[in-house]
Amino acid sequence: MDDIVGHVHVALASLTPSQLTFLQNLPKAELHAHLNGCIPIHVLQELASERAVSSDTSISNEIVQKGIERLKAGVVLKEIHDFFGLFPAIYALTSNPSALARATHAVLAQFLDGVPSQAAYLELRSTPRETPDMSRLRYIQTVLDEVERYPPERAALIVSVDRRMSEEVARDCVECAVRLRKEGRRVVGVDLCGDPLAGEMSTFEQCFRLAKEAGLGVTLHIAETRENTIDDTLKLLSFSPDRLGHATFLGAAEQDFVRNTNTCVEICLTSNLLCKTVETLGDHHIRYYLKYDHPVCICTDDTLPFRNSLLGEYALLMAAPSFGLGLSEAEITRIAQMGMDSRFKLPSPPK
Ligand code: 6MZ
Repeated sequence: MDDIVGHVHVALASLTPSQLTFLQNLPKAELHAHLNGCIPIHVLQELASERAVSSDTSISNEIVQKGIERLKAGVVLKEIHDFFGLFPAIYALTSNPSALARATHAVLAQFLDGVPSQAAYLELRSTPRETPDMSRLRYIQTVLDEVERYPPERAALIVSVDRRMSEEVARDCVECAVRLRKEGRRVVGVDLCGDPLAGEMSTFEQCFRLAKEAGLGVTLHIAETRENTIDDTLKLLSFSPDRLGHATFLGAAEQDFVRNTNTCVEICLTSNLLCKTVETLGDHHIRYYLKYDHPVCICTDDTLPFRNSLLGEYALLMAAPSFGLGLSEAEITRIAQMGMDSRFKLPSPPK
């Protein structure tokens, strides 16, 4: 279906009031949400209008405005590679500590505020960026300051490494994450994300070893596109990840490996449909994992371009097969519990 945004609304609208109440009250963990992909559009517009009167000219106001107009109109992607072109305009608006803090605050509120809230627990992830106004360490501290306004049982941070990074930059990100965790700050894991075809995965081997040694959880975007090679996938699996993002195009042997190691798969239904890596919900690889009662977690990925919500993703599980997967309340309760059980470990308090 082309208009999957409409599809999510149709799925939500197709539920009975009691089904909706059931989903709203179900404790749900959001474990795969990218900060800069989840900023509410009105916050982005505010940041853009303030930027228009500032002296920051690294990227023109015209390009930023065009980016926002595209996001407002509803992003239609021909294929997943179009997706990454959305971020320069967003990044131009979160490139100093105060704007980043405002964006983070709004993303946390979107998932965690309200009764009942979208998510009982959020592991927010973000890629530290060095800008003229902040170091990568300051970037992470700024995000953490906002995350830690919520109690530990509600929110934590995953530090992302981008596949386009050099070994040196990736190492800096992971070393910052480790250092902050040792100080008792609420960093629970590291992630590998970004353009699925970029980079050479052996670049990141040491980084993820370092992260594991420090007790951080490791989650990796893997086999997100049909073009991802088997070498790429095997290298990533050799890092012993605790969770996998998407895992859309794993071969049978790799799926067996994932099942044998009980590695949780983070499932982003709308994201996969809009990026056209999965054609219909009927074809989605979630069905394979559900058949084996294998741990999965239902996630939104990027609520800004995909215009979805955690409740909407759960509605897709519940809605009748023409709109969704038609799962029962018992099955959905089990899935939500698997998500809660797949959270990374919080740091021990500093001695
Ligand atoms: C791979 C993705 C992604 O980190 O700047 N990102 N990487 N696959 C996806 N699925 C479609 N969605 C988002 O958030 C934005 C960054 O997250 C990654 C991209 O690298 C994007 O630049 P942060 O907060």
